[in-house]
Amino acid sequence: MKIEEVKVIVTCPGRNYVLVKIVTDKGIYGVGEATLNGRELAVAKVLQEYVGPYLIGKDPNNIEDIWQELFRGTYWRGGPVLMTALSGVDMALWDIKGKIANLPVYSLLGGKTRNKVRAYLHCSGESFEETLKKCEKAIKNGCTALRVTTGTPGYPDAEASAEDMKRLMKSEKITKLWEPAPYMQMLPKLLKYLRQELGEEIDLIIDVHSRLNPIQACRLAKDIEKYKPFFIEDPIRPEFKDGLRLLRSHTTVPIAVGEHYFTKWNCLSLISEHLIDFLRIDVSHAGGITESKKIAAIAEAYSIDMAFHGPLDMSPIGHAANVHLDMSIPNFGIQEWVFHDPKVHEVFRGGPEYYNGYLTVPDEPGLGVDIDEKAAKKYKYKRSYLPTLRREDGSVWEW
Ligand code: GCO
Ligand code: MG
Repeated sequence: MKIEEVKVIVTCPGRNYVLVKIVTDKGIYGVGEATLNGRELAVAKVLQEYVGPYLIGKDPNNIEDIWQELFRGTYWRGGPVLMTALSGVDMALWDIKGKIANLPVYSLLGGKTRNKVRAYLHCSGESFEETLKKCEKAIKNGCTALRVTTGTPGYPDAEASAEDMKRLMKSEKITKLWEPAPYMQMLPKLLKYLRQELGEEIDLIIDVHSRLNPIQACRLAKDIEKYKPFFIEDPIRPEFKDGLRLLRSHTTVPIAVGEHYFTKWNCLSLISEHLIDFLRIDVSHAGGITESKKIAAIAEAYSIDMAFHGPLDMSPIGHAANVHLDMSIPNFGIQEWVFHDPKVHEVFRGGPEYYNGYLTVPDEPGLGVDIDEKAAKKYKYKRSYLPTLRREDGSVWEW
């Protein structure tokens, strides 16, 4: 079998997605996710100009060899653009292998270790009451783990709201004000309020989005420890891995990090020094299914569970890859899940299904998700930036 064509599909059904479709000479094809939020066309160009033409004529069965060649063959390796391109190709090759074997990808990865995958949902409101309402809705929908945030009083919610998203999708630049101190005061109050209203049983998750420095993260973790969060995510910037050691020494709040990391080498010290409890790599950035499976195995040796990144800027293809991995690894922790805009479901058929707090994937060969190319064409790419945060004094902060 030979790779005959590598198509790059860029579509925007509400959000921009970059998709890889690898077509073989036997008519079997596979699809992969190569979306890099905010820099989408950089990846599309790498795929169109370099990776795609290079793959023509290769045997799609040799996933590991293709991975090694694409990773090591660039000499200057790694980084978000090249790793996202490689991840998309890798996913598409697993999809092809599943179709050849007539088995779902989770089966190729070793088979089911569970029947369904526990999911958490986002609940973010401008006020405590609004956040509570969203939590109650998610709980009614069977969910038992919630990622909660609220705008800090006097400050806009740092998360991009639906209104912000509309502006961002028109290429507008959005700058919001943010300060660590009021955020650090607000968060323990939010958790106290939600614990009072929702009780002890629900798991609550906090995503700090790398906005604190190590000592601020320590103080926040100590302040929220009594509310027993399921984990605190990205408490500090990804560059400051050492800061996690300090955080560890001050708190028993479980720590989740990883959506900014690529490859096993990048994750190695997080794991081997046990700086975290949940590893949240993004399958479409870290190196695809091949690399994610290896990283999960390294984490397994340290009793660290996987909580793969599952944001809105990932299409159902990336989410499907997440769930296939979750279904097959022994050290699954929890899966982030989002409900896409209905337009997304015009472009993608299949993909993971949410029911009563859990996710499953269809028992179909491959990833079990496909692209309707005609529908994809309808939704043209729209340049869109990520929001910027600035402090009161005007300086740039982490969004
Ligand atoms: C998450 C993430 C996302 C990111 C987004 C950036 O935990 O889901 O933090 O919301 O902000 O993926 O592109
Ligand atoms: Mg996050």
